[in-house]
Amino acid sequence: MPYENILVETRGPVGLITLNRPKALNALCAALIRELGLALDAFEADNEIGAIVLTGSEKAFAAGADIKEMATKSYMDVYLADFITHGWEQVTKCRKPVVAAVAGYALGGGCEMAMMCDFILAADTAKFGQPEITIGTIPGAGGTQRLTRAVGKAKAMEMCLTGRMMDAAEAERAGLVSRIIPAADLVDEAIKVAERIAEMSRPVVMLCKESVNAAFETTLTQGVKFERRLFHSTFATEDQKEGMAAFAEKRTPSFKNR
Ligand code: CO8
Repeated sequence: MPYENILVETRGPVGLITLNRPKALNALCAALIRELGLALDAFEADNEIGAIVLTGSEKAFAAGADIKEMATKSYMDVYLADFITHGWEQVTKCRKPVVAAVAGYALGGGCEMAMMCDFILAADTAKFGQPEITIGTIPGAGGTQRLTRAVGKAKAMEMCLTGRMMDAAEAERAGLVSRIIPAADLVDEAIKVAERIAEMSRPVVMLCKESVNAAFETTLTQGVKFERRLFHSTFATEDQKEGMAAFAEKRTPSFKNR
């Protein structure tokens, strides 16, 4: 289907979504969010796709929610429309892994969008920040919560209260991103990582993602118990039999469900 604010393509078993509003540094307007939700739903339903990469441009992953679109909204407008939750949740609800490939600015809603993905690969040019305070508001798509869980209270509080940006090196040290990649190689490397994930057993990938995510929602005792139940359930799959047999036979596994 034709999109106006994103580019959508497939690279083998990987769905690639590129945010594409270059004149507005990929500011996340309502139309873009709607299109992103549709593209994610389509990849989620596509059996050929095992993982998704979400990226932006060299200059900006996304410089935030669209300030010009938000500027004149009233309290009633945003409250009644439940502004922000609507449409954005597809990223967090997606059961297939979503890798954020971030170059340039990831600010405000852009940083929040990257943090909704399963992990972030950062170009050496990446800059992360929650500058909402500088325009008289606060993060509204999970920034105060996900950034705090990712980098701890001290850095999150400083960034949210001052709008200070974090460069890629600091983001890696703080645990916000899994690793840094030279900007020119970012998308290719993200696709390689997503292809690697797509080679695994799809149901086992989904169980694994669900288990890691449970760590953010539960106590250690409950989380470990949940993990063990999911671990047990992998023994009901053909792919666990195939994976372990292939190891013993010194060959590459051929997973059925992917
Ligand atoms: N919204 C709308 N337009 C934007 C945005 C944005 N967030 N960011 C940049 N643009 C536009 C600029 O207005 C400009 O357009 P024009 O050429 O028509 O004037 C164009 O993009 C290029 O931007 P700049 O000329 O400013 O480029 P610079 O390289 O000089 O600066 C910056 C780059 C530093 C990234 C700068 O553009 C900037 O500070 N942008 C705003 C960053 C920001 O405050 N982000 C937070 C927004 S609030 C938010 O995200 C709240 C999330 C809560 C959820 C809401 C869900 C809907």
